[in-house]
Amino acid sequence: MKARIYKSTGSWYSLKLENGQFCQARIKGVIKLDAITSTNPIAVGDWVECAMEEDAEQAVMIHQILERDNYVARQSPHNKRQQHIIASNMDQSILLATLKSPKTSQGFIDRFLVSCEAFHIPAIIVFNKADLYGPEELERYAELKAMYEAVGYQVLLISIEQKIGLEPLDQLLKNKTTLVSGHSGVGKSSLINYLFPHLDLTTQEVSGWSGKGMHTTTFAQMYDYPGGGAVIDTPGMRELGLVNLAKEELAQYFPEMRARMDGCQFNNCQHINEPGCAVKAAVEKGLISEARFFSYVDLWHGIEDKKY
Ligand SMILES: Nc1nc2c(ncn2[C@@H]2O[C@H](COP(=O)(O)OP(=O)(O)O)[C@@H](O)[C@H]2O)c(=O)[nH]1
Ligand SMILES: [Mg+2]
Ligand SMILES: [Zn+2]
Repeated sequence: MKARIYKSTGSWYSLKLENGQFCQARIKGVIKLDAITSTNPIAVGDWVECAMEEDAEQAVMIHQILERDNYVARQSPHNKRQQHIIASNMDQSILLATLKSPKTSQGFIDRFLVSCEAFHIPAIIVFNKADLYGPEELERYAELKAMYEAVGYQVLLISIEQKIGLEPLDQLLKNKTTLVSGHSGVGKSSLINYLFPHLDLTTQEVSGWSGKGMHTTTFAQMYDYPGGGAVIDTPGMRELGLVNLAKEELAQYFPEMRARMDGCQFNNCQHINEPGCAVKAAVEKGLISEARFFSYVDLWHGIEDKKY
């Protein structure tokens, strides 16, 4: 049977079978997906092959993971060479941000966008708490919206509390698998509660096995969106990290730079202070936002030089 993983708490997995039934499952033997060395073999969002084992426990056993379209990972705190897969097979990722109480910095947004580019996940920026914005924040919002839309990202303004702008968000979520992230205080929990008001009615919880009391709140979890599709919540995750990103790759993950770097005089141009740099020329002409370029320079300096 094919199934999709909705929750993972270590040795047990909550999955949904093709017939829509949720159940608990375990891994049969050793499962390896080549190419990635990860601390966890199976992540939320994974598609797997499983079967009911007719032994004493009558457990559903996972035999195989199907190849992932994409995934997000963070570096294992124990081993720098290993990754921990947080979620997989996403159609898009939403960054929830705010311009007031608290303020999300542009650097934080750009780091998120770079991570999404590196993980091959289309990103959407959703500014929350519109009800708190005065003229100054609204002006800032217009500025950021214009800047990010020019690069190709979708930008929305909502208020979860005042139910403003939620219809376009609903349209975006329909029939897609969406990862939601954002730093603390932006309204992630409020959004999840709004989208899934019956969550505590344990619609997707399986009776007979309780993950309560374990560190469930820090695990990623997927919820079926009523209109079709699914939302992945990552309560413990502040931001998507830049795993194993090399300095030389960074410009590729700024779409507006990627589009122009073929015009640089040197093919290994880092767009920092090289002569004949098409990217810097575009910044000077106002074709690339100076603020975005500054984010690039900041991130570039923040990445450790490769040790050979
Ligand atoms: N004014 C206002 N407050 C909001 C809105 N959305 C969430 N909040 C508040 O912001 C605070 C943090 O929200 P929470 O959902 O816990 O954020 P999280 O840390 O990202 O999960 C809470 O006090 C919410 O009530 C909004 O649209 N407008
Ligand atoms: Mg929260
Ligand atoms: Zn260049």
